[in-house]
Amino acid sequence: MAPDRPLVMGVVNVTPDSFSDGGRYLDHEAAVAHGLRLVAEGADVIDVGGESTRPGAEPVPDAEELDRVVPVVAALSPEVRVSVDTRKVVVATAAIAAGATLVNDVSASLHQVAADAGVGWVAMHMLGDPRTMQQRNPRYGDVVAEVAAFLVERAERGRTAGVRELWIDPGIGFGKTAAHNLALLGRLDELVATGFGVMVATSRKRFLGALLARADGVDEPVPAGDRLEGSLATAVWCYAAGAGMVRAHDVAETVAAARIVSNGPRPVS
Ligand code: HH2
Repeated sequence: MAPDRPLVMGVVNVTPDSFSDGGRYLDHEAAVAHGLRLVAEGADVIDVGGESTRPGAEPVPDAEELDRVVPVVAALSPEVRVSVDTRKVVVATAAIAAGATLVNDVSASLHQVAADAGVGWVAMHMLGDPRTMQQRNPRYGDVVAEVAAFLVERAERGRTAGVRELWIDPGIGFGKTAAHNLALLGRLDELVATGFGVMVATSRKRFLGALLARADGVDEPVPAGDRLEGSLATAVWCYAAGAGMVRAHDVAETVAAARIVSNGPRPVS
């Protein structure tokens, strides 16, 4: 049964190099145990990924990514809805065969795989690819309008292919400066107004490190593990703007925040 609050997608990175938890869950048993912990904390979906997409990350060979992801998806999918975080047809296909019912696609190109399998699809916006996306100063005219136009075009492709569950995601930090990220969050209602489900992932991201540092009056960005307040503040912002799902590392806290957004503040009439 769907919960009476916005959805929380918990992150399980089966990688040695993810920016906030790289190496902690590379071992399958540790990854499954972490996923089950996130389920106990209230995650609605567990997102299993075998390739880091942090800026500068090197691509992972197919066989390696399959070996990281598929056993973890197979172990978790009887317990919870599982999404697979991948850019590869072969990995998405194998993860679906192992029980995944959502393709979390940072390349926004796997609509046919999702359509053929009858599963959901998240199309995310990224400028370039993870190896290079932050190297040159990312530039846009109107970042919100450009990202929205791209996502609507991709989502329409998905709809035409026959995908029934479609999500769009502005791709916070994927070829974007802190100012671009803030503009996308500030005008998230424009993505919501497209009518597609909106998912956002700000959790522990770098722009929060800079903002939290500024709030502290310290010059150094706050490290990834110390960005909880920023992650929660932005999750609440996204939910309040109408996002249906937030991707989070700190699931218990995000679920609590989502409950407050959906059950708490009401206009006085
Ligand atoms: N961000 C990350 C990974 N997957 N998927 C979607 N749809 N949207 C995002 O913004 C997004 C994503 C990056 O976070 P993380 O998985 O924690 O790190 P890494 O890519 O280094 O594994």
